[in-house]
Amino acid sequence: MFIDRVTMQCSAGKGGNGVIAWRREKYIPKGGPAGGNGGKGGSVILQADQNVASLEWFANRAIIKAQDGSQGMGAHKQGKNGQDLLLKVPCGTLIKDKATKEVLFDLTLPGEQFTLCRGGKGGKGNYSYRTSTNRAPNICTPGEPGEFAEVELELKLIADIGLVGFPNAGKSTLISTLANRDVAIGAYPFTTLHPNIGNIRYPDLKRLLIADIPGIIEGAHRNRGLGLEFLRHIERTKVLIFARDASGFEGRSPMSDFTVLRDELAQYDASLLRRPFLIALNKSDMEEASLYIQEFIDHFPQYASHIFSISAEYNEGCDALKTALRALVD
Ligand SMILES: Nc1nc2c(ncn2[C@@H]2O[C@H](COP(=O)(O)OP(=O)(O)OP(=O)(O)O)[C@@H](O)[C@H]2O)c(=O)[nH]1
Ligand SMILES: [Mg+2]
Repeated sequence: MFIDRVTMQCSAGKGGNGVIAWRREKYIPKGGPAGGNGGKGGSVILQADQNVASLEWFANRAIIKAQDGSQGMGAHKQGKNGQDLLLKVPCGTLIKDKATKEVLFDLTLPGEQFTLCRGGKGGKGNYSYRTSTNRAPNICTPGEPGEFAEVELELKLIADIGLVGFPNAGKSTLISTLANRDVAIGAYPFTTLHPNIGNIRYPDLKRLLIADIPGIIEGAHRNRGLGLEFLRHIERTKVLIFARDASGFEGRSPMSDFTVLRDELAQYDASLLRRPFLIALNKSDMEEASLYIQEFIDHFPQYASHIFSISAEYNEGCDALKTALRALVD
């Protein structure tokens, strides 16, 4: 399951208590204080990881808690520290305060960490309280509680390229051709129900991350289809591909589709229309396509240099698109 927004409660471990103990050895009367300090509580740490694709692990989980520190021991031994809890999240995860919605951190780079709840300090044992004037202190302190946090995690994918288009345009087919990804492809709308990402590889080993954003239809801003919820995953892309079915599928015209699609994007965030883009007119292998493609170019002469006629299924025109994408991103 692809889950890109969750709320969670978590708490760090409590510090272990300090203890009162006395040194007891044969032939050493009044051996003196020997109570050790408590161990530190474990912290809750979030870490960005490229191999984690969604926030699914966090869904429906009750409070997430790191380990408590152990209490101190005799012979002034410190209690064991509680283990830190390292939670892996996808790159592009925003951590927000649940109440204020303030962004606390944005985990973008692989391996980057954020300590969400710090473990409590261990208490002091009586051994720590010995002084020249008080050689038999009869005091110790309890461990501190661990920090508690209630946050919202929100994934905003970090991809170079966002792929948008109406259902059935061939977005998933295109991502599987460009990025060699195995994704579900179906001859019906709404095959894809969540964003998919893939890597486009170039001969010089450069990779571009492309994200297929499904489910946009006319009225998406009024929550039709999958709504505009997933559009936040293109906020951080550098380039957009508007994928169009140029075969006149179900009597729709590519021209009106293109305008409607852009209107829907503008409803979400008008600045998306200023982002560099390419238009992929797909299914060029089909008979009806050539007429549509010509009509489209005639209709939008200002976009002529943005338009690519492709067949995602038969890998025609896709290399030119790939090259143009690279040039735009660079
Ligand atoms: N003839 C032809 N068919 C294609 C081409 N690209 C995709 N198709 C077909 O079009 C249908 C839809 O393709 P998908 O890749 O699932 O389309 P999508 O845009 O991901 O659709 P949703 O996931 O529903 O939003 C499938 O039956 C594909 O086989 C193409 O270049 N030529
Ligand atoms: Mg799809």
